[in-house]
Amino acid sequence: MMHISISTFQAPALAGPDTPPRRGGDGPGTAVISRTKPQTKRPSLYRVLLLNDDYTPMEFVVHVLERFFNKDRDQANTIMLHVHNHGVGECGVFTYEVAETKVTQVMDFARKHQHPLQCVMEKK
Ligand code: TYC
Repeated sequence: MMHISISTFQAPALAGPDTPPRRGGDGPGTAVISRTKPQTKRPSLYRVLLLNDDYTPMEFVVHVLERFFNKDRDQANTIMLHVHNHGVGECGVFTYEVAETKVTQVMDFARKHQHPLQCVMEKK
């Protein structure tokens, strides 16, 4: 038996759960056409933020923004200075797993270089 799924909202002529069984049942050459709801839930998004501190060198923060957030030198400088002046700033917006990975990468990199730089994520 062949199953054909049609991804559409309204297909009134198709068999559904309330449709009585047809005489003869399934057999060779019988196709069952069922409806499938389009499942298009958009994923939640998360901001990845850098926090200011008094010790991490500015050039290190710029490097982090270039390396892990694909910023060019000017963008990285602008974000770094924003964090320096305001205490916190956005590096990017990602789905949960990507945001989590960025945070881990930045925290591991900062620790490896013995800087106290903090990176966090927050739901939008
Ligand atoms: N405040 C740091 C300094 O003066 C620079 C800095 C910027 C640190 C951004 C962290 O997320 C940060 N060296």
